[in-house]
Amino acid sequence: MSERIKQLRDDFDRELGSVTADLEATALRDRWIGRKSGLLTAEMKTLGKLSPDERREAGQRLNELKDHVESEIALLQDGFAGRRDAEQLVRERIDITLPGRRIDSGHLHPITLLRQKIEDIFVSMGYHIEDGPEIETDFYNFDALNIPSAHPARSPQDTFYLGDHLALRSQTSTVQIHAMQRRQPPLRVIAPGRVFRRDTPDATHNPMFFQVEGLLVDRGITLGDLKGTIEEFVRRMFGPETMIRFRPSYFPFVEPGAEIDYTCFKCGGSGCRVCKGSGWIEMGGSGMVHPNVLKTVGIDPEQYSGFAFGLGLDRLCALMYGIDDIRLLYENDVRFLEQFS
Ligand code: FA5
Repeated sequence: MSERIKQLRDDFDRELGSVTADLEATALRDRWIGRKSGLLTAEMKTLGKLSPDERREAGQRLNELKDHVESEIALLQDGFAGRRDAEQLVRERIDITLPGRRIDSGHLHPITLLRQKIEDIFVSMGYHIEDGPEIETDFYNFDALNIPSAHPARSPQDTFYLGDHLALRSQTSTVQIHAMQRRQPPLRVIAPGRVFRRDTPDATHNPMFFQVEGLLVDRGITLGDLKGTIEEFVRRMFGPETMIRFRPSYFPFVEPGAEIDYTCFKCGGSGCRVCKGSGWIEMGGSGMVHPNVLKTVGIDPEQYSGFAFGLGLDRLCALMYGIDDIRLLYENDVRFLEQFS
């Protein structure tokens, strides 16, 4: 019997040597000490046929072999588990020195960025930010702004009417009237907002665009105050070398009226692609508030005077950011919008 047990042990050790995976180790255990059909289990069952002395001897040997099988297989399986853990560690290793993934964040619209910059400058000069409705009556859109009844701006070809006497405002100058009705002079307001005109869309025209209106009313205000204010604004906006010029122009709600140009922020006035070689960029309209406008809101033009100006944001935004078509500002293409911050 002891010869046979020795043979069994050799067989087991040989089979053990060829095991390469955890599943094979489990199968080896079943083959040798499985409860139903294990080789050693079957061997144990034959002990009953031996004499008591032989049985004790063989039983002890078989138990030693069983311990040997169990401990060798457990050792092997520990080894496999350790290798698995090590492989998993390598596979799942995290390189904590890698930079984190960037989380996409929203962007402010370029018009908003520009509007905020303009607001900051005027607020620091003591101006209030004023708001007004986008839908206006004839009174605010035209009458109070001294726009004659036959003026072409009143025609349905120019203005979006929503009824007989209601229209989408065509300029932020309407907020001048609201502001003067709400506050007593002295007053300084700027009013950024959307305006609407029946203009055919092209690279420099949109039927909806943004303006910023400015209004200052006080005693003794002159054209010099308007000029000084605009000069201060353009220098803070575009740099200390920036100059302005006024070109006489007509707007019914100011007298005198002027278009304002400033020296090109790109070339400084020598002429480039941005200013189309002229050295100047058009900023918007301006002038001294017409006495009729002051009278309409109950301000005595003998005691008070004021200036107003209105800037278009879209074209300025396009020039500043190198956008060659203002319609891009409203197409909401994220690839376009995320370039600005
Ligand atoms: C006005 O709207 C006057 N309210 C400005 C003003 C205010 C004058 C206060 C005097 C006193 P104008 O129509 O020129 O002016 O428009 C001002 C600016 O709006 C233009 O310089 C231009 O930059 C912009 N603009 C006009 N039409 C369009 C359009 N269709 N698309 C984009 N921008 C436009």
